[in-house]
Amino acid sequence: MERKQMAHPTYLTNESKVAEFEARIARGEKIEPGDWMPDAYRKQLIRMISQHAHSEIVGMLPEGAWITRAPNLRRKMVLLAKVQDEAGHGQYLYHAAETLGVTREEMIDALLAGRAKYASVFNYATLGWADIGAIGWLVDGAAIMNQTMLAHCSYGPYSRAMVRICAEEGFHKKQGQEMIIRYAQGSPVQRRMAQEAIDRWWWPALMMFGPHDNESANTPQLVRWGIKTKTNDELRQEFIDELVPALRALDLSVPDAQMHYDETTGHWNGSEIDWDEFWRVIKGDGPMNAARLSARQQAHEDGRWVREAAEAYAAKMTVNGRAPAHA
Ligand code: BYC
Repeated sequence: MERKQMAHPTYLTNESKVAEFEARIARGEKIEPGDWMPDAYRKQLIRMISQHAHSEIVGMLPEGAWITRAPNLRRKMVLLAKVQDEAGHGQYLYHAAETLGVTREEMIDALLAGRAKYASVFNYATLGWADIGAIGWLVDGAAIMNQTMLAHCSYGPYSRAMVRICAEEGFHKKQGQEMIIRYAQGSPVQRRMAQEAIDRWWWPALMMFGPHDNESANTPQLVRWGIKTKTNDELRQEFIDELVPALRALDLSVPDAQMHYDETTGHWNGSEIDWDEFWRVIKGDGPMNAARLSARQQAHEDGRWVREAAEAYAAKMTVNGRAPAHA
């Protein structure tokens, strides 16, 4: 869609600016970094995009733990590439957040100090090799549902980052699904590995979509401004409706004895998520929160010499405001 620049004469009131901003969103126009936007829109985006970036970076840890233990070269190469992709996603997203006026340092500081949120699902441990398959299918699968929606969001840089990320996440989901299908059709031990991995990741994957709509403080504003076009519960239901039949077709089950197909609504319904656990994990008290944070702090410390070398090089390159002759 062609982008129209917003000229805002100084006599315009804040209400009329907001009205014009909302009319642009209603027309399906993208909001771009230099455009006028309400402060609350900017803050919501910084919150969400930075949390999303942190999730990609912290999300490398549970899978990275298995790179050295992959059962063969092909699986190792696939996993290496996936973990590397997640680092790239973090980079696109930190860049997208920077367009809103926050610095990379501020975002990283918030993560390392334990002030920032990131997806709760990464505070669980990967206890077996098949967990890599379950993460790909369930966790990346859940992320794609959410991100396909965000690819249509009203903020241009976030929406474009999502288009690119979804293309890569599609491969992640397929590699995870392929693993679980193979193991489900393999030896009894492999079947058991696959089922145990699904049992471990089912509930954390459902929690990824966030609290119920009536508990989701941010949803009304995000929907109003076209950042979210579907609610947490709508996306979670789409995920359940896709995954339950697909797992059943492999003779695998979800760890929820109440799960059943409701003929009247045409949806699969199960029991309630353990919301106490959800909020506990978000507040920092999940099985792996402390380990994830300390791994990121250590990685940051280990990278100190690289940052210092890059700064020294940049300073040398700009001596007297000019690049040296050999540059
Ligand atoms: N985990 O009002 P609500 C990936 C927080 S990574 C932690 O409903 P909203 C991958 C929420 O932030 C993909 N916190 O919030 C990477 C809020 O707190 P604040 C990650 C959660 O924003 C590596 C409070 O609870 N995807 O694919 O309307 C390897 C109330 O919630 C969670 C994204 O980040 C949670 N699960 O909706 C493999 C997508 N849920 O900030 C794979 C972008 C809620 O008010 N984010 N909270 O203090 C979103 O779409 C939305 O922010 C959410 C939450 C759906 C997550």
